[in-house]
Amino acid sequence: MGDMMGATRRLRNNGSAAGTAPVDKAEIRHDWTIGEALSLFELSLNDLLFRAHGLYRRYFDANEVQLSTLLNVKTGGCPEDCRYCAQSARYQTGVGAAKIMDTDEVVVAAKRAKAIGAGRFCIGAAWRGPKDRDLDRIVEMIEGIKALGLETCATLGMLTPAQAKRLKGAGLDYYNHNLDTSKDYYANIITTRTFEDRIETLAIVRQAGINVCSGGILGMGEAREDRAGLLVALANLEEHPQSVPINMLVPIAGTPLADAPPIDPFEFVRTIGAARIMMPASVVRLAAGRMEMDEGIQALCLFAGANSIFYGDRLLTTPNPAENDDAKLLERLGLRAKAAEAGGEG
Ligand code: SAM
Ligand code: DTB
Ligand code: SF4
Repeated sequence: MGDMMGATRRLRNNGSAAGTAPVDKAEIRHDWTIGEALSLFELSLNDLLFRAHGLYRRYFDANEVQLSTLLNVKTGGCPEDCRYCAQSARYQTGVGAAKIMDTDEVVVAAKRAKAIGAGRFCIGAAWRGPKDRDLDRIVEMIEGIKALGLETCATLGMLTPAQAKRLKGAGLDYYNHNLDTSKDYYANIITTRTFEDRIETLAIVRQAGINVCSGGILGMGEAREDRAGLLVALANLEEHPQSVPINMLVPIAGTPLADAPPIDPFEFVRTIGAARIMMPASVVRLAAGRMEMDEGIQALCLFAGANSIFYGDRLLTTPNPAENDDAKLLERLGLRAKAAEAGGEG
């Protein structure tokens, strides 16, 4: 039901959307099997793209891309052991532990993001979860960003229901918490918290009335079954996440995944297409990894149904394409940036 309402709202809000057809309940499914997901991956790329793009147009304006800018407000020193991460204190990655940023600095960065055309500003912190005293600062940051008329997003680790409620009260629009990979592969990547812990945090976020942003990372040595398993786990949640970031691993020297074999770019495109088919009303983000992806592959992802990117020359600790280059790419493709939907007075 929640999905239905979300999708209807999206179609309604989206005046220029090609699809004004009513949301087809049969397309919003929560009973995907691994076999069905795998059969999407097994289609020829043309068949998969045709199907994914057709569905994309039923739910969205296919010429509009949502732009989110990231800022790491608390870098490094994280106690968790995520094997991909530059910020885990367990690995020698050259990323040191810093203190949480001042709110003023964060608001300056958000103003800049708005000036370059971002619609959403996402703050990240290298925590297992926030301490209650950390949240005072985070609440200030969210209020400051929201007042600029930007949508707000945060990724701070695991949350308690009381913390989620506070974030909602501050005006938080989205909370990012990725499942990262399939349930089966998960223990190869993280041992300090479980897959179920992540599902639990997503339920807490959803119950607080915050939009859920949840996806994963490809290229961590997982099998196609795991990529299918990740999408099945996301699609079979009580509601589809409103936003689904699909990251390509950014290999970080010093982490156990530094030398993971890179994923075939067409397999990445296939995963985007399968995500679009399985969660047709969700915004799918072509997330980390674009520095290593040529523009043709990015264009294919945007055709397959990706309709969001990280915008601005940094992700959390690693580079992202310069905004000018992205603005030029969107222009060359004839695509335009989507305006913020849930901003403040700004
Ligand atoms: N510490 C919080 C947490 O993990 O929940 C929030 C920040 S964490 C860095 C956010 C997400 O970024 C991770 O869940 C992971 O999916 C993604 N990420 C981190 N490092 C990455 C890398 N090297 N390549 C691709 N994605 C990465
Ligand atoms: C997400 O799915 N990807 C972003 C965001 N959510 C927080 C993070 C990407 C991090 C890439 C590696 C880095 O910059 O450290
Ligand atoms: Fe910590 Fe998040 Fe990095 Fe895991 S992904 S080590 S929780 S900052």
